[in-house]
Amino acid sequence: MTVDSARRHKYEIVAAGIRAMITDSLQPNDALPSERELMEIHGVSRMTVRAAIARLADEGLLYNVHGSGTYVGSPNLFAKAPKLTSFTEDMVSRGHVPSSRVLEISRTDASSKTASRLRLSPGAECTRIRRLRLADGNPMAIETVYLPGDVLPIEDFDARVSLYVQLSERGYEIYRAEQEIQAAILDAESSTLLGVPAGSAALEIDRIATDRRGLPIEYARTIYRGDRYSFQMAVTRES
Ligand code: 16G
Repeated sequence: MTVDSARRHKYEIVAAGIRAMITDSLQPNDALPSERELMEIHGVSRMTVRAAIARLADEGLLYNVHGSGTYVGSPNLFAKAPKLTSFTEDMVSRGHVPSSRVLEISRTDASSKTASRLRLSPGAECTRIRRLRLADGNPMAIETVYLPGDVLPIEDFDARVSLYVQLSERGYEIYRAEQEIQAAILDAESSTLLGVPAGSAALEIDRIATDRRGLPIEYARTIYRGDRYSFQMAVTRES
């Protein structure tokens, strides 16, 4: 599984150009130049222009009106765009200093559940990383991540560096995730690790993260201390 880094680079440059154009000369709800004009301005293909627009639309900076075109979003729409973050980014944005303790790192055969989430054949090899995640030195979550094939061989994993940074350095850029959030009760081992009484409430978030082409890169289960973590999101009635 590889990503086309040359193309990724190009659309990011185009996205940066469009971002600058919005800041310098466009107002909310102004129309963006047409795809053809953007192709000419940047000397790139239609596909690259579309990838750049999709990226900015995901950030809430642009919105599409079917059959009409692409327009500049309003600032409060930007703020509402939910952002896919790593634990490191999430904690930094909440004003905490993140760290980790590796509990386990191994090669394992995917269970049928893991295989179906990563779209692998049951029994296919993957890397499993289990970490205790801390905020300001206090246990916050237990995270179990499965990465398919040789996305990140265990000998290459650096426990001091954000997993998402390591993945992106290897060309696996996480772009989108499907998440399921549910209540959980901590078992004896998890509660000891998190420093709370057994049977305490927790919040479990399962994430299947994919790259821009929709290829699964990780399946992760993160169990947060119920008394320390809340999941925040903005919702809107606009379609
Ligand atoms: C978060 C993600 C997890 C990811 C990890 C990477 C959720 C629910 N889960 O815990 O899927 O593997 O961050 O963190 O947000 P890192 O880049 O800081 O190592």
